[in-house]
Amino acid sequence: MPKTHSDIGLIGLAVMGQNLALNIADHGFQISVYNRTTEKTDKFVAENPNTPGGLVGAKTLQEFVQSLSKPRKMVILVQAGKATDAVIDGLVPLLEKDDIIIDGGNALWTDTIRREKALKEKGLRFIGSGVSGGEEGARFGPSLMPGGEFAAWKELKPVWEAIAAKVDGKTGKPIMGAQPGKPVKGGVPCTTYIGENGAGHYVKMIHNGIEYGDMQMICEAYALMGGLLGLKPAEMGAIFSEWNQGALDSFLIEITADILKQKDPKTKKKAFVDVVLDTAGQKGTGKWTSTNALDMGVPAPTIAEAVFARCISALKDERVAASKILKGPGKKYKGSKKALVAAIHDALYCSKICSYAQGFQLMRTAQAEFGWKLNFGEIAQIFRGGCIIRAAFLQKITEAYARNPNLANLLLDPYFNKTVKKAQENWRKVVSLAAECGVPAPTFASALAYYDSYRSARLPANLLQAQRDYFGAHTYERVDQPRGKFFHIDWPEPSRPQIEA
Ligand code: 2AM
Repeated sequence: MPKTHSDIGLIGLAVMGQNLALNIADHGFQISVYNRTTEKTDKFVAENPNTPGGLVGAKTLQEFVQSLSKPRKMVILVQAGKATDAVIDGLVPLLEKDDIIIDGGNALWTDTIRREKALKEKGLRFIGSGVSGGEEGARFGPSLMPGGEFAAWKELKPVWEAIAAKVDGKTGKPIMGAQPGKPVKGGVPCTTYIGENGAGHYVKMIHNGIEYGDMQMICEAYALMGGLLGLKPAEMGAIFSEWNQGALDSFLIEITADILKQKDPKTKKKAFVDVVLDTAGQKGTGKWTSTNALDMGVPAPTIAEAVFARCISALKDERVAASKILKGPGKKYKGSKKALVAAIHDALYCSKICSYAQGFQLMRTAQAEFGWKLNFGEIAQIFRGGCIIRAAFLQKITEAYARNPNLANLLLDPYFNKTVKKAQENWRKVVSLAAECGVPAPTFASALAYYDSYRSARLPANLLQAQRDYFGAHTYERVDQPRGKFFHIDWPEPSRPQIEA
């Protein structure tokens, strides 16, 4: 017998919405569902008659709202942006004080801040929750990053903890094997309260920025194995499988190994990667991360390089034309294969550490900017299961923040410091070889430059500031005077017109 009122509701029955609704119903919650196009709702409910919690289809928003137990909790999973605002506008007149709207879409965190504020003024509560893990994650356990009022989170917590991905409490490894109607039992849920208003969506955005970095770095390892050693995809697949047993153990390394071993289904002979066109798409969250880094003045060059790598990949025709005109060095690597594969492994690991250091630096700066109090160890923990960047490595980040919750930069943690110290020779060798042989490795090189810049007590910005003082009277501080005291030299008239910089 269905309950008179559902435990929760969900609006937007595209694949993510359907999968999240089924995940919720699998955990015994009765869920009301609504979609703008009613046929989709009818079809979805008819196709899934026997979920443990039960699906209730609603034809109108009014019917949907009335079917929910109070305080009402309703998840919106529609396109981020205008569609989300349209759904919220439709809901507001139908809701009562303290009802909770949860936006599970990929919203820009500043939109979430705006929406939370506007709804609070109407006595309503709003949670912006990052949902990571794609369609599969939504169905069998995503990583969930909720932000909003803490009391509202407490209402949502039982559902969010039930449906989140689970990891083993001891090893931190994801617990796999969920089936329709049979979710996994036990384990630690990959969700935690992130912070006020837009904090959840901000952290989701950083997750995606880090994901851009991880993916591009793996592609550079692949490019170097091919470009310097002439390895075939299947051989590289075996190497990635081996790497997946060690420090690089992660979802993205695992799927890379599978992809490299895959044959083209059409020709049945060629490697699948060899028939895939080398242009990558993007939906914008990596760009958001990089734009935000620029806005806040936080160095996140490796993540930005990963975004630019996709941009340059999209210039396929131009690159094909340029390849006939612009010549590289023509130098070949002649050393040991085994040694170079090990060096590429280390270069990948060190670059990854720098990229994560940048992502966590961004979160650290954002929390001050937006008034959040983020728990970085917990954030790393909820990335361990469900999401695309899930990796054994995240445990090391959690441990680093347990050692020092106020860690200024991940690189300063003893484990990461020691790891980079040990591996940097290999990392430098790979970046040099890439440059010498003309194989593009933008994130490896950028991460190394980040490392070398961050560990420099003195950078050439002294000269830069002197240039600024010369042409724009921007003043300079002195090494032998307290910070905050500014000086200026009356330089000779510059020969060119004055320019702002
Ligand atoms: P539809 O099936 O009626 O198109 C992803 O596109 C989901 O968002 C779909 O469920 C879609 O509904 C919904 N959606 C997109 N724009 C919407 C809007 N302005 N109002 C309500 N739902 C919308």
